[in-house]
Amino acid sequence: MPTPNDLRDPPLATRDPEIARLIREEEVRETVKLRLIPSENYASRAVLEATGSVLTNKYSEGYAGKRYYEGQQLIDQIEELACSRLKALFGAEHVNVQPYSGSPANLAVYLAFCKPHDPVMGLGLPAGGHLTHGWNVSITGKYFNSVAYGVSPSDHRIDFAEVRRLALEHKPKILWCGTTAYPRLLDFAKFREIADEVGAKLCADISHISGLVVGGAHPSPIGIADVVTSTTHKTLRGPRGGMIFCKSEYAKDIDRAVFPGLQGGPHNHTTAGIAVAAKEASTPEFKQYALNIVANAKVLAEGLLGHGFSLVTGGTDNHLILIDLTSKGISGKLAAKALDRAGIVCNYNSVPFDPRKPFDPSGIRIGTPSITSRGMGPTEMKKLAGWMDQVVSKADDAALIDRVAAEVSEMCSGFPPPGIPV
Ligand code: DSN
Repeated sequence: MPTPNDLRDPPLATRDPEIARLIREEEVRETVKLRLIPSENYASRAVLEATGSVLTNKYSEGYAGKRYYEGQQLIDQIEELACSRLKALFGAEHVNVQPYSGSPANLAVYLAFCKPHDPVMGLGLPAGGHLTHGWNVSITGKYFNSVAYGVSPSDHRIDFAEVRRLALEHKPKILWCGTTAYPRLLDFAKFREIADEVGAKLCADISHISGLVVGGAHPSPIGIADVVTSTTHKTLRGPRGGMIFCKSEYAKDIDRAVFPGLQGGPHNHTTAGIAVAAKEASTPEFKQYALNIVANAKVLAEGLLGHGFSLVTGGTDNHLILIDLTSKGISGKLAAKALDRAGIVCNYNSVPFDPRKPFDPSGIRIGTPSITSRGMGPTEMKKLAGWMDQVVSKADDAALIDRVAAEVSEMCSGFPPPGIPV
């Protein structure tokens, strides 16, 4: 029998069956499909519990020990735990965990170091950068004089000669190094040399690779870059959020830029989830997880090459593979839609020097963080490469796509994802 409290405050399934059903269906979708979008992952049950807690009820403008609202006895402890765990995990002098996500974290960096119309530099979006590294449709490309560097036409790797030439010419206040669609390691030391030559602040955005960095599967920019930003929900497997690491000398500037410069109250439920994710990422299992992400990506890349796919830069060093489908005679959008019907979820993506438009580009972008979180390994990567080849080669063949979807679902049933009730 329901208690009176249940009647006043019913569970979601009773209060709002429509939303409850849609969440349940999303749980099923995330279970029966292979999720290859490289910026997505599965948060653990513990992270989801912290994120879905009463901490969402509390306002706490300010920082631990200096807030503008009372009642912070527990919130201060949670934020301090998140910060101390992250500083230990990344080896950083200072961290701010209040940015709502990656874009606000990056905006706070501009606010800390730039005035409107100052010159800034970042990797262009079509070459694998992020909107907030100064791309023209973003506020960061409109409010600052942004210059984009690119990748080399010959090998599609970052063109450091061009970075240096443009930096000497434009003297940026901020030099961004960070990517969203780049399958190779970032050489932070080379960026540092160029930043020093022109007096720029070097800002590394490691949103995609922060889990690889703490796991030792990618070099760390901490101690090299002045500021390091990241989301918390990609390879790091936390809730959706953002964070900014910096040297102590910039701590005040960064903190003031986040609050009161850019945001009001932090999302304390997210802060708690980030603290839990930081604890999880400090384990030996997580280190192994990070190494497995890269190992899986390399096996998948080899499998795809074996099936005649053309990979940007010829392969991968990280969690991500960018496929140029021109040689397969299908656009990225059509391929991504056919793959989705087959239970293989990715996003269409421009490739460097893409002659097609961004909404119907030549490539697709895939990655291994989510499927590695499920415990999949080399055997599954090889099967996946084969299925992808079948689907993009016959994207109109409904029977083939249904068969692949059934095989994908069957394989997925052996690898239940974290955080989702069976
Ligand atoms: N949306 C993220 C990605 O998919 O890479 C970047 O913000």
